[in-house]
Amino acid sequence: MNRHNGATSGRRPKAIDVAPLAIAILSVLALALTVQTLPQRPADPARAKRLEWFRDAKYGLFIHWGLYAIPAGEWKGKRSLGLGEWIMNRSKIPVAEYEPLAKQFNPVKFNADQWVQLAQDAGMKYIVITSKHHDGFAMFKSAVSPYNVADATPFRRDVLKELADACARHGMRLGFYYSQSQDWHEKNGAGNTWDFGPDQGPDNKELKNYDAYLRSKAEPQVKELLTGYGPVALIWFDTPRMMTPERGQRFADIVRTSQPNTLIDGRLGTEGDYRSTGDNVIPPEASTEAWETPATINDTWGFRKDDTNWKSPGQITFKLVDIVSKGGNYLLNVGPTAEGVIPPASQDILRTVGRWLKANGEAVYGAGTSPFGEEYGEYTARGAKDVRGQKLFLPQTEWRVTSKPGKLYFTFFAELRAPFEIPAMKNRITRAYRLADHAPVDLKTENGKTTFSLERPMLDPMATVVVVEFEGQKIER
Ligand code: JFZ
Repeated sequence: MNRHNGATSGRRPKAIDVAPLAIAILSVLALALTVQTLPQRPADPARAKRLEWFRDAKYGLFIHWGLYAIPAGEWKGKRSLGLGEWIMNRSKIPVAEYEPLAKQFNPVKFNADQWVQLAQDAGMKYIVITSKHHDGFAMFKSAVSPYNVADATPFRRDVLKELADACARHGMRLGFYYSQSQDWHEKNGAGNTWDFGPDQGPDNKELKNYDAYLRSKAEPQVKELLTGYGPVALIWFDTPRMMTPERGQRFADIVRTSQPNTLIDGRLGTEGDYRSTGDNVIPPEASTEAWETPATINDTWGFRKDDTNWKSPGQITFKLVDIVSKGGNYLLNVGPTAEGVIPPASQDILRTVGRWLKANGEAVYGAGTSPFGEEYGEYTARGAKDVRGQKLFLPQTEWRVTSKPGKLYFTFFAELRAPFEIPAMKNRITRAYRLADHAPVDLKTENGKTTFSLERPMLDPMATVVVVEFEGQKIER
């Protein structure tokens, strides 16, 4: 098993969360396939313009922070399985017992500039923070609902205001995650079945006044976010339950009329500006559509004190280059503690990848997809099926390639066992060199095949990039 793509060390088994997991797996498949197979969208010049920074940025910081950081995966001394931010749902905590957490929320160590500086040190080009997650608590001063960080906590500070100001100081793009559909604090919101009963009957008839919740809380709060916090890079909607196209369009209209350049992700419930894959899902092949993989460094989005199943910097670097080679963006998450501290393990991993990007960022930022594809792996010849009856895909993870006009960036994640053969192309190859130190790499051409070798040990054992320059702008195969 390649040390970069998966096997976790034998830490204590993580608390598998079945429900969201089941949702996840089902929708992951759907989404993974969507990115692949859905027809090309009609060209939309305005959207293409909006997406320019996004397609160049490639790598962003996701932040899941809220009241759920206080219980941190445990309720009344009992471990609550699953995602930390789902504890109110998983432990069926009544609003009457969950709401008082606000009285304990006082993250005195919160420092917006430090968070933005971490994102910059990590080589990340945008930040997306949870403005309101499924529990209904707003991390900003909202005139629409007193259940917010400035009015309901001893902290009394507008977290999003401070982060927006810090991002402006650092020239960092900022976006807001907003749970438009699920709101477990509201009787007419979706998802709180333990206080307010099911959302829909067996005939899918809606049993709650869902539009009353949307019109009285969700829509006006999205308006607040787009009119009180400066330029908003994107709105990251999520889990679009009961989100009909009409309801989705109402949110899209609020965004388009408030800030026309603000991007909308793929989980609104009506067409957004780009596709959102399932959580931690990386499609097996490239796509020309703009898409984004939201991902965790461990196995939770919101802070859990018992989840230390951290991916290694090498695994994160592989996933980043893999995603960029397939035309996507990587939105990687941290879950700060109730004190406002980003877990040190997360910081170390992000800074290590940031140092690699300092030397090799040219292969990532603004880079195009692989002109080849065989490097991703193949479906098993014998047509073996995986657990879902889908053709089994055997991923190959030794190398990935990204592209720019006249240049190919081959990133190696393992020592070459033999001279590397550059895939066939009609373009004449002119030279090759290591990206990090520009050391020339000798090319050998025999019987129309061009190869090169890499000194051992590789310049950077985590990942070493070789740039191959060729005549012409694009690869002709
Ligand atoms: C959702 C949230 O429920 C979760 O708490 C977190 O915020 C995550 C980023 O998004 O979880 C999902 C939503 C959709 C899928 C998987 C998990 N999906 O479509 O596969």
